Amino acid sequence: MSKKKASTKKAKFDKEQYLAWYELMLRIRKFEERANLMYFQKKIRGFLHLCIGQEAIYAGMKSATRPDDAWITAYRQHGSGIAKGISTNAAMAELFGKKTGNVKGKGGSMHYFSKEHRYYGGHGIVGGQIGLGAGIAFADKYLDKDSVTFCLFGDGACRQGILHETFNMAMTWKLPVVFICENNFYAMGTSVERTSNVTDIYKLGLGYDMPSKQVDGMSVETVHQEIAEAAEHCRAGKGPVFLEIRTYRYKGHSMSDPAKYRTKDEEKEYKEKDPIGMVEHKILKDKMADQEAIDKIKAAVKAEMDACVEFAEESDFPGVEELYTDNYVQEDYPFIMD
Ligand SMILES: Cc1ncc(C[n+]2csc(CCOP(=O)(O)OP(=O)(O)O)c2C)c(N)n1
Ligand SMILES: [Mg+2]
Repeated sequence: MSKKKASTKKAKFDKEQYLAWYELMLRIRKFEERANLMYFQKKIRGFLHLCIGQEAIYAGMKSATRPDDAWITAYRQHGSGIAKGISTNAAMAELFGKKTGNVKGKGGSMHYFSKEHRYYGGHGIVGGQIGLGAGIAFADKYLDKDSVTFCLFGDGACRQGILHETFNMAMTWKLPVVFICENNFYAMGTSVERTSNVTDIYKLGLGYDMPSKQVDGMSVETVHQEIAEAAEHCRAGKGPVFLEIRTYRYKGHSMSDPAKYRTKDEEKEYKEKDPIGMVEHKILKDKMADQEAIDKIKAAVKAEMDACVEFAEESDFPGVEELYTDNYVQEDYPFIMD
């Protein structure tokens, strides 16, 4: 991996911002730890991909974007869904396949979606959402809205041909879209080095003259700063931006992956830069809050997790009649971008 230093830009943020980041990142991590447990208890079936370690990306995006901005991502999506506004009740119920889930229990872990929050999924076809994200940005521009689309995808997805066609069109049409590669260094068990000789992924944007940068994804401050700048660029009508955000997933690709292809040293190196640990340390060191206040946030998040599991347990499965609903767009269904 290149030793080039990723952007570590840091502005000053206030106490409220640090506490909000801390709480959101903790909520995402504890949600996923609980989902992990529920999977082994067979309460959750099918696929489950955890984003533990990558939380700073979603917290930085949340604080630097507007509610009317659109987000779209792949299947490793509980963190971004919760950050965009899906409640932990609806998120856990969806994993349980219950009708109170954010897509009525019919999507599961890989297909979270919330039109209300402008959260457009949840896509299992690696790279598919790159073209869809540009399409959402095209629609917003066409409708004269000043919303920006944030399109997340992995380092593996970058090697799909669709990235190149989409980058070309997005630059030609100056679409308001921020492409974000969550470079966690592995696509299933395959490392970035084994996929391509171009391991500084941000360089893929340079062939299209797209403003492209590498960002430290373990620092929520840096992510916020870079996302805010990219959003401003898009809103000013200057076209797309590409951010390669370097991060790390602590767990395997999915529940069936013991992640034996990484060294203990590599895992340790990233865990020392844990985004939640770093923010907690900063809050305490700069006396933004004391240990008692931190413990209160931890207890509140734990109570929220107990509650969302109970909510999911007690909810009903969708009825058989639900097999035939929501499969196709109804003729009288309002245009999705309304
Ligand atoms: C078109 C396509 N090819 C292959 C797969 C199988 N597959 C699922 S996830 C994955 C790895 C993707 O890795 P990356 O883009 O780095 O995302 P990460 O899992 O690290 O978040 C692959 C190859 C798929 N779902 N779709
Ligand atoms: Mg990856």
